[in-house]
Amino acid sequence: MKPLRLLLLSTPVGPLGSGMGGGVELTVANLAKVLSRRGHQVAIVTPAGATPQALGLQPVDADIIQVQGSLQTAAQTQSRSAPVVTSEVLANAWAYARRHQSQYDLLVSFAYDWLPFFLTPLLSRPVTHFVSMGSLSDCLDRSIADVALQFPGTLGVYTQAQADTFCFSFPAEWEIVGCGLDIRKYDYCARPDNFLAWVGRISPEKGLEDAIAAATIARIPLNIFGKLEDIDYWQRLQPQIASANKAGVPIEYGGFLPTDQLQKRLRRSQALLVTPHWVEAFGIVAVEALACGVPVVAYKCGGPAEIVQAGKTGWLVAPGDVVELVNAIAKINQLDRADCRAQAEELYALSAWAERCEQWFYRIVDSQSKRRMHDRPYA
Ligand code: HBI
Repeated sequence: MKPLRLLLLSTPVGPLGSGMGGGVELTVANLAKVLSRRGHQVAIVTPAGATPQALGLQPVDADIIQVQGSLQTAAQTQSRSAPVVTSEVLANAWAYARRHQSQYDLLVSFAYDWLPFFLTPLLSRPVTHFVSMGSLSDCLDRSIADVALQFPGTLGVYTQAQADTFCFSFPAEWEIVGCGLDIRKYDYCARPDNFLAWVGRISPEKGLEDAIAAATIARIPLNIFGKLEDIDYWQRLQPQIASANKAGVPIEYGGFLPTDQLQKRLRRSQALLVTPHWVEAFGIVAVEALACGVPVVAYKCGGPAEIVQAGKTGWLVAPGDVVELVNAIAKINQLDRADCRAQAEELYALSAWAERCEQWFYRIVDSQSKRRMHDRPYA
C-alpha cells in the first residue's frame, strides 16, 4: 500500500508535551512515532511552545508545525449550553490545514472543538476525528453528528463507553480505536514501595479528592503526578491534604513529569487509583500503570471499566464510593503484578494499535478521495 501523507492536528488547549492536553498528547505522539516508522510521512500541528521530546518523539518521527495564538478554552470547563469558542490557535491551525491540504492524503484532528467538525465538508482532503472525550456540549454534539451522518466511519473514539455518551437520532458508525503504548518505555516492577499513585490533569472532573480520602483512610501514602490545570481546585484540596499529612499519611505532589521520569516513579507504587467524576473516555494512565506491573483500582465507569480486568489486573468499584475504594486497596495483594504487565503487552502494544489505525486511515482515504474530488472538482 502506498505510504500516506498525514497531517495530525493536536489538541489546541496546550502545546504538545506540556501536559495541558492530557492523554491526547501521548496518543498524538505515539501515533506519529509508530506510523512514521511504518513508512508514512507525518506532520503535527501544535500550539507553539511544543516539547515533543517529552513524549518520546524524535525530530525524525514527524515535522512539528507550531502555530501561534491564544490557547483554546478547555471544553470540560464549559456548560453544556455554552456558545462555541474558537481561539486564535485553533483558527490558525486550520488555516494552515486549509492552505496546505493538497500536500496530505488525510487530515487527523484531535481537537474536541466545533471548528474542525464544521470545516470537514468544506475541505478537499478527507478528515478523520479522534474524539477525545465523552459528550460535553450540545453544540459540539450537533457538529459531531453532522460529520457522523455525512462521513460515516470517520469518527474515532477510545472506547464503546465513550461512544455511548453521544445520543444521536441515528446509529453512528464509531471506530473504537482504543490506545497503544510503547511498552518498551515502561519498566516492570515486581516489588513496590509503600505508596499509592494518582496520575492525571489536576482538574475537578478527575476526582482527586476521592483518591486523597481513600489513601488517608487506608493510611497509605499517596503520590500525585500531573499537570496543575485548575489552580483554584488544587487550592481547595490543600486543607484535605494538610489534615492527611497531619494524621501521618504523606500526600505528595510529584509534578508533571515526562513519560520516562513518570514511569520511574509510577512503577514503584502499590496501585494506581483512578477516580474520575465524569465518563473518562479512556484513561491512558491506567494502561501506563499496567505496563509497569502496577494494578489499577478504578471507578467502574467509562474507559477504565473497559481496561481493568477486575480481580486479575485491578479492582472496579461503584463510582464515587470511597469506602469501596478503601476495601479494594486492602485486596491489592490478591493481584499478580505480572498479570498487569502481560495485559498491557497483549492488548495495548503499539504495533497492534498502529495496525488498526493504519487500516482505518486507508479505508477513509480510499472511500473519500473519489467522493471529494467528485463533489468538489474546483478544490
Ligand atoms: N477542550 N476545547 C477543548 N479542546 C480539546 O481538544 C480538549 C479540551 N479539553 C481536554 C482535552 N482536549 C484533552 O485533555 C483530552 O485528552 C481530554
